[in-house]
Amino acid sequence: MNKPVKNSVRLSNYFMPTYKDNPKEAEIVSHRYMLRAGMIQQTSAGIYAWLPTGLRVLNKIADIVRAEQNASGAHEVLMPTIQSADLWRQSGRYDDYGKEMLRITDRGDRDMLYGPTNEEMITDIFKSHVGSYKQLPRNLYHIQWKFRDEVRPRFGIMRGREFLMKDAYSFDLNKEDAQYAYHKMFLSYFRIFAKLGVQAIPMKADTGPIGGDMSHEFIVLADTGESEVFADKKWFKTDMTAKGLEYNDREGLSNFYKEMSGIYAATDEIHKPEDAEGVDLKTARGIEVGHIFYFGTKYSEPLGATVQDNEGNQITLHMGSYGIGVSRLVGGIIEASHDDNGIIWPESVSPFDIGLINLKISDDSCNEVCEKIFNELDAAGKEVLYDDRDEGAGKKFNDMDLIGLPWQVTIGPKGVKNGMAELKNRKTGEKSELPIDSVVEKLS
Ligand code: P5A
Repeated sequence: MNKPVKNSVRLSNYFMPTYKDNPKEAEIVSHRYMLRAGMIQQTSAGIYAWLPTGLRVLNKIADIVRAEQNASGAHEVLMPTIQSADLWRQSGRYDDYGKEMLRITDRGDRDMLYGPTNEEMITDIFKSHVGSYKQLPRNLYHIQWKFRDEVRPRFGIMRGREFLMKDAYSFDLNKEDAQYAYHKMFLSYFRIFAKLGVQAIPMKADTGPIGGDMSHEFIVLADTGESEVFADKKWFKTDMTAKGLEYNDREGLSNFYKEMSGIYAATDEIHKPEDAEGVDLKTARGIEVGHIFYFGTKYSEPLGATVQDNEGNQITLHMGSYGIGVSRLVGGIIEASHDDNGIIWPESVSPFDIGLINLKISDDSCNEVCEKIFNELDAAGKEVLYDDRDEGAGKKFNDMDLIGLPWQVTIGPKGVKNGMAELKNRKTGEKSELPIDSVVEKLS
């Protein structure tokens, strides 16, 4: 019997159906690789099941988003996917949303819907518990599935109908405080994307059906992006995480925001060549992975969300909302990081840390060495995918490159005889030989 492990899996009893050939329905590289690596499966147009490897990545992204939102002072809640139409009638968006909203009738003939976003619901929840300025500011977020009945769902989970979003909502007494809330999210987003191993550039944006007068889209550059973007090359030389800047430093955050807003970046909808005169401009394509809004009293007003200020006046809350496309990011990261052989995961979101390849499972000495390395790396807290399948070396190497783990360790009969293993770095392609005894130490 094999020893039980904590964070790792044996491929021989895992569920990761891989494919050599590109599926014809997939137009872009992330969609192709996600299907070929057995990460997702389409169940209806624009609706996907997440298979174990895909889910591991999705959960890692969600955890990074969660940790940094918590650090910024936001608090996690969980609202339902199904909402009543009533609040949407009050805000006026029930009709505005049109066919993108999936409308459902329950057995009592009540109008329900699968939420495309949660501004109305969170405003209603918040107002039922908060009546005084002393209970402000607050920022509440959740990570929950959304549904938008897109006319043309495409590119796999990049433009799905059902997708996972992190959506945060801020509540403040006035515009100045709300701007501070916006600045906090602005910094939090830079830090989130940096931790995810991608660079996302904020661009002034249209506010669409969410509304409001201040808004930024966060865009990851990738050749297959849906929109054309124009960005000052300074973006690629700037550290945007503002190391050392604390979320309670209101003035520091405001200055940081001003500094970043001063560096040119715009999507084609908004770009004007005359605004970018003298700028060393890079033209590229981009994927929108986040979108933040300040919309003042757009929802608090119709929904009657007010608090009393220190003089006893009823004040309508100032709000913003802040979205990140958690499931879209899985594809976005692949678009930004891959080669002809497959995905190249940034370490922070890789489904496993290390792939361990056993070249000959009929060889007792190979098995023994692999088992030992597997168990010790797992015990050291590493997540290992151990390829102990009865397959040829070619398939094992191809699959390992395809799923894109940062490190590959290969054990074969010849190496075992000489006490040597092969280590490969997926990103650089660099290979090195090292003593079998030092593999665990080197990788933990
Ligand atoms: C902000 C949070 C909102 O919905 N309300 C709550 C605001 N903004 S948004 O721009 O419409 O969406 C936020 C992010 O969700 C991702 N996204 C999608 N991902 C996959 N498939 C889709 N069809 C889809 N639509 C939106 C994007 O990353 C977007 O920035």
